[in-house]
Amino acid sequence: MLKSKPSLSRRKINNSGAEQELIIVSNRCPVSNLRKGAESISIGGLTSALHQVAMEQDATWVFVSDNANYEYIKSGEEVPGINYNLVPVKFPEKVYKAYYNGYSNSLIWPLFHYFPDKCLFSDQDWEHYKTVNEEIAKNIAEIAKAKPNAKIWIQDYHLLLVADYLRKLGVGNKIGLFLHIPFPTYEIFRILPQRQELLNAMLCYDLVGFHTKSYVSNFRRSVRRLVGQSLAPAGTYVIENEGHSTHIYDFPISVDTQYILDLNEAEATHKLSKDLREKIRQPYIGLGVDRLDYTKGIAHRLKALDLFFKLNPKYRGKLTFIQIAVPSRSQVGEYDKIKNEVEEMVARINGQYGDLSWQPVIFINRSVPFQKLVSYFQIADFALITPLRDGMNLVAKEFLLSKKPEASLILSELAGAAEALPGLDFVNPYNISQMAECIKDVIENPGKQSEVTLSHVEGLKNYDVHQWARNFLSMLSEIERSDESTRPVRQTI
Ligand code: GDG
Repeated sequence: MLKSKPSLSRRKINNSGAEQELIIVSNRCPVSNLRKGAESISIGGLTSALHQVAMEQDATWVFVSDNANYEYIKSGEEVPGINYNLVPVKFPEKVYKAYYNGYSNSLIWPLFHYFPDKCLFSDQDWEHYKTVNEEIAKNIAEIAKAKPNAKIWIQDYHLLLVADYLRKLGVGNKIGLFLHIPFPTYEIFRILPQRQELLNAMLCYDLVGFHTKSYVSNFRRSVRRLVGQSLAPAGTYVIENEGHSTHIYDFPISVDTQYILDLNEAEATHKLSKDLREKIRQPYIGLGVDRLDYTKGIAHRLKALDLFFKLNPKYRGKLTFIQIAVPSRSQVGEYDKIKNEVEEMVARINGQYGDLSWQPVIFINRSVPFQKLVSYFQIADFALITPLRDGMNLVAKEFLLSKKPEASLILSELAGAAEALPGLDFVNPYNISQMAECIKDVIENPGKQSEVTLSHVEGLKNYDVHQWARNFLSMLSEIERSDESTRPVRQTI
């Protein structure tokens, strides 16, 4: 989705008037749908925030190429709507798979989301993860040679080792890392065979950002236990290790608030939601929106719905639950399993309670355009956002911005968003009967969250994803200038 047509003539200056050099590094290409002569590029939620930052600065974006777009970018063809450099780094398929499907998504992802039983431990995957991180670092080092003042901003768990390699290559630029997933407790983290290497590498960054204070404190504890007892006492935000300081802070990610509010107001969105509403005859609508991932708790949520219909026969034929689940990481075995499990559960609930005039669960197993997603948010009486663990969860914030006033958000207490959004209806996603009760409660008490919603919407207006990116980058800049022991001031929700 092209969020707004970027202006190529925008001047690349920061608030102080100085041109800023930036190197953004991520696993994914920020743009998709690149075709010769195509009029628009496709940019997703978080990427669009970083894309805007890149547009405003003298930026280069380095990423691990999954082959899509590679030839196009390498051909030197101008990418419409982009005024920064794109640098894809390509790997043999075997290496890419071991790095992406293997170490990143079959070990770090499940472990950091508290699923040790889903972890695949493979020395070969680790070797390839290192190879990719090292190669990415070499590419960055080449670029940084000509840009010694550029800030380098690494995104997420795929590239945790990059700063370590960059330091070994003699790169002296300021380097930041933002982790989009939870940082687990020490007892979980210590399960990782390469825990020491990963932690030491993370201490090569100048700034490491997490979504929540809990993740910061989990990280500190792992540093104390694995690197040095005295290094990171509770409450410290700067870890001094072998002559290098690493600043660690929470930067709760936010959403593109104005963009969502505009869509929420748009005539075309209202038309979509009117059409949708007319198609569903039942008085109540519940909604779930997730990537199809075992961490999102979709199967547990469906169990709660099953129990709800069992315990409350008067709602049979009255409530339709729509689950949108975007296909994800289909080459990883666990994702196939969860897909089958969810499909079976949907069929079972529909078979058990549904009839010719009513389907209790509508399962949409594909991505829908963002505007349509907002129209789903608008028609729902409640959303069940109940991940078993989640770094933050952006859908929760998006729903609050576009739901009708009387609708409610049932939110997992194990999502990072729970720390950022107090006052909602929180559930333990493993507690099926509590979730079933909560569904009944929000249906029977419409409007119970209207006051708290207003305050969250105000919060999201003051602190959107652009502010999040500015906060991170300005702190990275301040580290360059300020006394290492002072904590720079920043704005949060
Ligand atoms: C990771 C962390 C953290 C979903 N369905 C459709 C669609 N979406 C969009 C949502 C939202 C995004 O995808 C999903 O973001 P989440 O935050 O919910 O989850 P992850 O993908 O797991 O993201 C997470 C995040 O990084 C940011 O740091 O919050 O904890 O796991 O924006 O709206 N978008 C469209 N169609 C869909 O069908 N267009």
